[in-house]
Amino acid sequence: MSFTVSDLIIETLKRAGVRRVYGIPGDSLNGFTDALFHDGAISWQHVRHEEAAAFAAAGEAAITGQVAVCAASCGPGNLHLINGLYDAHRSRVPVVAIAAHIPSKEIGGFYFQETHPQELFRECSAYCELITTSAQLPAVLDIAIRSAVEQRDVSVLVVPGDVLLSKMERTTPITTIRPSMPIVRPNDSELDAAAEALNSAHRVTILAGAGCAEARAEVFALAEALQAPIVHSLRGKEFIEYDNPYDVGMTGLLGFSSGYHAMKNCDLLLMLGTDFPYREFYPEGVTVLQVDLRGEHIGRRTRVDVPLVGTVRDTAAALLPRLKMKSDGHHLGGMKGHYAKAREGLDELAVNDHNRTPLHPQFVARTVDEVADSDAVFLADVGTPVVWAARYIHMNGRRRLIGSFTHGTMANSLPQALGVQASQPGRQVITFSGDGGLAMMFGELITLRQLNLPVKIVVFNNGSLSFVELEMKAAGLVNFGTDLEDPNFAAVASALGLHGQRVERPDDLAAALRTAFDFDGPALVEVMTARQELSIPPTITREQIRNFTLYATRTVLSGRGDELIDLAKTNIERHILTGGD
Ligand SMILES: Cc1cc2nc3c(=O)[nH]c(=O)nc-3n(C[C@H](O)[C@H](O)[C@H](O)COP(=O)(O)OP(=O)(O)OC[C@H]3O[C@@H](n4cnc5c(N)ncnc54)[C@H](O)[C@@H]3O)c2cc1C
Ligand SMILES: Cc1ncc(C[n+]2csc(CCOP(=O)(O)OP(=O)(O)O)c2C)c(N)n1
Repeated sequence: MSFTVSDLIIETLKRAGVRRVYGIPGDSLNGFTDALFHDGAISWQHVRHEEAAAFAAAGEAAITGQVAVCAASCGPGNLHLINGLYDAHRSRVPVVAIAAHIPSKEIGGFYFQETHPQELFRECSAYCELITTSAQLPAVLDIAIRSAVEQRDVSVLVVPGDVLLSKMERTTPITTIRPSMPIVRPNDSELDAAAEALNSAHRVTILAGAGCAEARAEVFALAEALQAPIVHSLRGKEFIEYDNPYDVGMTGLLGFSSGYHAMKNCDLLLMLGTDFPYREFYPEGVTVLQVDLRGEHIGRRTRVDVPLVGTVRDTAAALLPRLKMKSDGHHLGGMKGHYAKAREGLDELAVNDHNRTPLHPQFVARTVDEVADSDAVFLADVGTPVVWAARYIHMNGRRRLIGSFTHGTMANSLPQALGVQASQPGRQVITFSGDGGLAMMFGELITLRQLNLPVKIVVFNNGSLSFVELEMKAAGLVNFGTDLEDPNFAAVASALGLHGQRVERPDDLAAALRTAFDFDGPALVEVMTARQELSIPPTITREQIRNFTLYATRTVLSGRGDELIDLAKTNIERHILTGGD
């Protein structure tokens, strides 16, 4: 049989460790899918929307750390990949997308389905090129895979259908591309400058992010030497929060008041592997040191005095011998005390309130946390599910927490879960899905059945776009356009061939979750949760108070005062303010 461009792509992907391709076949992609079929070593993961293919590849790449692949046909087919690819790009996970293209002789001729994918995908990729002749291979293919692997980013290969089918020499060399693990640290004089600043500071706070994944021991050693509380970002949570004697919680709007104060009250902030984006949570007038593997990320969130380019692990290891051990534990002790109080306040909200309905989402999250496996993978939809996952899921070094934390798109968890589960058979994979989020990518429930992926979907059905309602309240706006008239999701899931169960009473929750988690196949538990649940930020500005008052006044004036009564019932009775100051 003759050897084609598609065959070479497949051989190269296999050498890079790829075992699955997510996508939807069609016209221009048929040469590639036919070659996959004949090769048989890479499995085709058929989804129902190309966006899900990109998310699934991103989910697989996030959980395995290896390059994952999605593919789509020309024009609208690959256009659908874009949101998932943006997510992979922003989450820095290695994904290669094969974007099939219209026949090469028609390019530029306003042909049926013509788009310009290499322009469309440029912004969400590290590398994006059009292949017009087999002579470009294998060089372009190698660059694409290496860019994805080394930059932990997206590469897009735009290949016209006729090129995918075109013949080439079987002898073309195939490269094996695997990630490298270089040692990267600042030079000695940069380290000396950092040590001098750290040694002369009195109240050091560490802000630790996802870049600390491989450096727990080093980060804790720094905290001990500096007597520094460790605040974490949301993406740092899974690596830093657990078994951490220096932990004072998360910062940001979803964070803890202790995280906020530890940042604001320091005289030196040491940022380790974080790109935490919210400027208003950074302290002013303090010395800032930032360690990041990507030098271009340094200083883009707050002014930085000492930039340090390197991995957290290597930089911390080189820095530690230069530090004088601090003996004053006042700052650390004070912040830890603050954290204990804030944590207690949040935990009080996560209880079964005398079997009262609707269920409080905090209680739902806490119960899932208790029932889930010790190595479960959690995926949270953007919306209030992120809030509950951030505050109530315990990590332990074996569990994982994945979301669309940087791109911030709705409806991420179900399609990401496809890729996580496909690459981790036998592991418990649980989504925290919003009712809005689930409906947005509903078709992927069918994928779960078709691919027999035993993902467990927990739907927080609050009948609204609740996160947006919170934003509107904080901005002084009457809630508008946020109602959701949902079907009975559990019944729909059952009709699709999943295990489906609806939970309306807190007493029934744990048993329903256990049944679903033990079920040998995909399962959905729909929990009827409170709509008017305020998640109070760690600090409240005068403007937010003013806006909330405005929202309340406008809501009454618009004849919807009942909403306020519901809100008061749900929140004030439960001392919701204990989470913040
Ligand atoms: C609805 C919603 C609400 C949110 N609210 C909050 C909130 O309240 N608080 C919060 O923290 N986040 C929140 N987020 C998430 C937030 O948007 C960011 O995604 C998150 O704060 C980023 O975390 P990070 O800095 O750890 O990760 P990233 O943004 O991924 O940054 C990691 C940094 O580490 C660097 N790096 C990687 N590896 C290494 C290494 N080995 N050594 C050194 N450097 C390395 C990278 O170059 C990068 O600069 C929210 C998201 C959503 C969707
Ligand atoms: C694709 C997309 N559309 C819109 C938004 C704006 N947005 C953020 S959260 C949210 C509501 C999510 O609703 P749901 O999934 O029901 O979760 P809830 O907040 O109600 O728990 C919306 C509309 C977004 N982030 N992404």
